Amino acid sequence: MAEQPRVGIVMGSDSDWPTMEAAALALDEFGVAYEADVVSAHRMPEEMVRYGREAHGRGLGVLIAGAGGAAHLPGMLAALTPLPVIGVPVPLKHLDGLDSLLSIVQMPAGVPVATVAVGNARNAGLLAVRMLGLAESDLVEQMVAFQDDLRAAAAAKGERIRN
Ligand code: RP5
Repeated sequence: MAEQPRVGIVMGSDSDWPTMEAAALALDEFGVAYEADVVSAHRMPEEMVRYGREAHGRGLGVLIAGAGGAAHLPGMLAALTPLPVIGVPVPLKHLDGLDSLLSIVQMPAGVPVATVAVGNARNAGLLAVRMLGLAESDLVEQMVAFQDDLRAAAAAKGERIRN
């Protein structure tokens, strides 16, 4: 039987996948099961409402939502679900993703979306691991090891410059 997904990765279009795939790869690194789908806020509004309403009851723990342009998907999902929602601003051809960023980050008080940098779906995946880690100590340990590796890699770069 397939493992119960803990993270739902959704996006406004399949054209967002080349950006969003980095979130899936980060979850793979930590062995976190996820599902991925297209749930367009503007083109599939009823599916979006259903997804947002059912996500928690289906056993998901975190949603990662990416969209570009008038990027309303993360905010709308945050309005529909009690789960934490991480927003990924997907950069499009025009405006370099600034439109996506502002659409996602400027949420009204009371409806939070944890917004990562433009195009940085990897950080969305890592943040989801941290959120799940609050309840799963094994993941916290994995995250600590990951951060130790990051620290060592950054320190090594400094060493190369100094020498
Ligand atoms: C947004 O419009 C999607 O999230 C995507 O970033 C953008 C373009 O979508 P397509 O025209 O490629 O389907 O809703």
